[in-house]
Amino acid sequence: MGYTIAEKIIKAHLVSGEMKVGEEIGLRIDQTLTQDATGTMAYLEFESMGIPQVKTERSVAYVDHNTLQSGFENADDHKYIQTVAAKHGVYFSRPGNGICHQVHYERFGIPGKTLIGSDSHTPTGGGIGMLAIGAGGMDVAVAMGGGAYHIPMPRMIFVELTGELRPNVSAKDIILEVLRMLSVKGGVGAIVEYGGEGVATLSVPERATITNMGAELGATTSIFPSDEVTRQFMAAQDREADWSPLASDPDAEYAERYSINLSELEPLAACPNSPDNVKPVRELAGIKVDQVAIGSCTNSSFADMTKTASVLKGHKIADSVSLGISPGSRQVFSMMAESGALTDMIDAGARILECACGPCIGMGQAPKSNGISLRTFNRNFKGRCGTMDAGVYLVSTETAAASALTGYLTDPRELGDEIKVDFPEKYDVSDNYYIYPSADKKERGNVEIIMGPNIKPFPVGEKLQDSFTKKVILKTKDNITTDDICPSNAALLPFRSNIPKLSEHCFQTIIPDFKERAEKNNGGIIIGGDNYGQGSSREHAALLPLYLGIKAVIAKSFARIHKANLINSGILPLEFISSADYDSIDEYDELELTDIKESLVKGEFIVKNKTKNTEFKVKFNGSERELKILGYGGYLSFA
Ligand code: MIC
Ligand code: SF4
Repeated sequence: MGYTIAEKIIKAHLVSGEMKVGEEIGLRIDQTLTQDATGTMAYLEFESMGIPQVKTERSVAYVDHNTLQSGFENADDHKYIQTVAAKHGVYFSRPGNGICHQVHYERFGIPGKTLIGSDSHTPTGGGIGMLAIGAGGMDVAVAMGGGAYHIPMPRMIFVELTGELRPNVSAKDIILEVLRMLSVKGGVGAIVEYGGEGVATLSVPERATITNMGAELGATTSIFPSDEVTRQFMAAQDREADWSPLASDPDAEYAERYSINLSELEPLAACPNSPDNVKPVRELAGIKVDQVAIGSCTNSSFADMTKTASVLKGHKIADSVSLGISPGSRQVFSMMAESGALTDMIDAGARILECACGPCIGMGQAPKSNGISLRTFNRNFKGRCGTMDAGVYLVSTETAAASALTGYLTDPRELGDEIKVDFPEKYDVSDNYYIYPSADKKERGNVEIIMGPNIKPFPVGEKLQDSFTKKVILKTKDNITTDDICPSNAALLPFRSNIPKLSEHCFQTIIPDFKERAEKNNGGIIIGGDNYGQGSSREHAALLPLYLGIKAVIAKSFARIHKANLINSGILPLEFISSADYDSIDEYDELELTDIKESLVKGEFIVKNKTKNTEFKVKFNGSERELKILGYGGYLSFA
C-alpha cells in the first residue's frame, strides 16, 4: 500500500507508536514557532525544564499578537521573549516583521519537515508541504527541548481539486466551500490533503490560505504537495536549496474523499458567528457594510495586497465604510511600497495598519455597535472582533475590496474586470527584523533574561486525587471555543502572562460570574457539549480553569489541542457515552467521582449525580503517557 503525503512525513519522523488511526504516535519535531500571546508561557515552561539550548533545527519566536502596547505589559513580554530567545538559541522576529504564519512560510518553511507552533493556525505551513501542527505552549516547550510531540494518528482525508478558478473567485472560496461541506467538526482527528489537477493552478500563498483555515475544520493539519509551483516560490524567496518534491503515492489510501470543481465555485461568505455558516455572496448581496478589514494570517500575502490595490486604484471607498488593511509581513509591506500598491490603497481612503494580527484578535478596529464587518480573516466567533453585537462575515480579499467600494456586500464578479495578479519572480528578502541568537553558546548563556512585573508564575496542578465530589459550576452547549473560555481583546491580551488577573474573565462571553462560582464552590466541574474547546490553541483556556480549581471537564467530545492542554494541566477530560446523560445534568448538581486512578486505566468511570441520585458512565480516551501525566497532576510534575 502506498502512502499519503502526511503519512510519508510521519513515517520519516516517527519515534514512538504505530501509524494506526487513533493510536498515539510520537513525532520528532524539526522546527517550532511561538507567538507572543502564547509564547511567554511556553518559554516560562521551557525554562522550568532546565534545558540550556533548544534542540530543534530551527525555533522562531514571533511577536505579532500584542503589538498595541497600551501599557507596559506587552512591551515587557516582548523584552522577555527577546532575551529568553537569545539565551536559549531561538530566532527572534521583532514586532513589525509580520504575522508568524505568513513570515514562517516565506522565510523558514521547508517541504517534508515537521513544525509545531503555539498557535492553531500553524497548519498554514502545509501550503509549502510541511507537516505543520498547532499545539499548546507546553507541547512546544517539550519539542524545543528535543522531546517528541504526541498526537493520535489522524485519519486521512483527500480533497481533489479539479478545473480552475474563474475570475474573481479565490482560494478563500475553496476553503469556505470545504467548511460548508465538512463543518467546524468535520476535520477533527484528520489530516486534509489536497490533490488533483487543480492544485497546479494555485500558488503557494493561495495554498497557504487553504491550509490556514483548515484549523477551522478542527483538522490536525492540512497539506499540499511540494511541486514545481513550490519550487518556483522558494526560488523567488532565495531558498531553492531547501526545496524537494513531495507527493502522495498513486495507491495511497484515504478514509474520506471529496471533490471540488474549481470552475463551478463562486464567491462565498461565512456568516455570523461561525466559520462554517457559509452562503454564496450572491445571496447576501446588498447587506450594508460598516467595516472592511483585509489581512490576518489567512489573506495578507503580497498577492492579497496587490489584488486589493488593483480594485481600489483610482476609486474612493464608500463613505459609510472604514477600511483597515494589515499586510502580513515586512516583505509584503515593503513590496507594496515599492510597487505603488500602498499608494493606491492610501489614495482610496484605506487605513493602513501594522504588519500584525491586529483586528483579527480584537487588538483595535472593533466595529461600531451592531456593526457589520467584512473580514478576510478566519474566525468570526461572537465578540472576537471586540464588539459583542457586531456581525462578522468572513470573505475573500476580492469580495472585501469590492464591498469596501460599494458599501454593500458585493459579489466581486460584478466588478466586471478580472482582478489579476502576477506572482513576483523575486521577493524582497531581508533579515533586518530578525535578531539571530549568537553563534557562541557561551555568549548565549550570559544573556540576562528580563522579566517585567506583569509576568506571573503559571499554575501547576496537584497530584491526582483518587476521588472527589464537586458541583457542576457551568454547563455549556456545543462548539464552545477557547475564545469563550479565555476571551481575547485589546483589554485582555496584555494579561496573557498573568493568569490570576486573566482568570477574572474566564468564560466571560457566556456568564459574568464564572470566577465567583468557582470560588464559592471550591472549584468544580464543567459540563460541555460537542467539540468543546475548538479554535485557538491558547493553553490559557486550561490554565485559567486550573487556577480556579476545576478538576474535570465532562463533554460530549473535545477539540484536539484543548484536550491535550487540559491533560498537560492535570484536568480530567472525560467524555459522555450517552448524550442523554448530558441532558440529565443541571448546573449545581453535585457529582462524585471515585476510584479515579483505576477508572482512568480502564478508560471508563462511573459518575454519581448526588443531587439527582443517579449514576452514569463516562469514558477517558487517552494514551498511557497521558494517563501518567494526569496521575502526576500535569506535565511539569510528570517530566
Ligand atoms: C487566534 O487566532 O485565536 C490566536 C490568537 O492566534 C490563537 C493563539 C492565542 O490565543 O494566543 C490561536 O489561534 O491559537
Ligand atoms: Fe493572528 Fe488572527 Fe492568525 Fe490568530 S488567526 S495568528 S490572531 S492573524
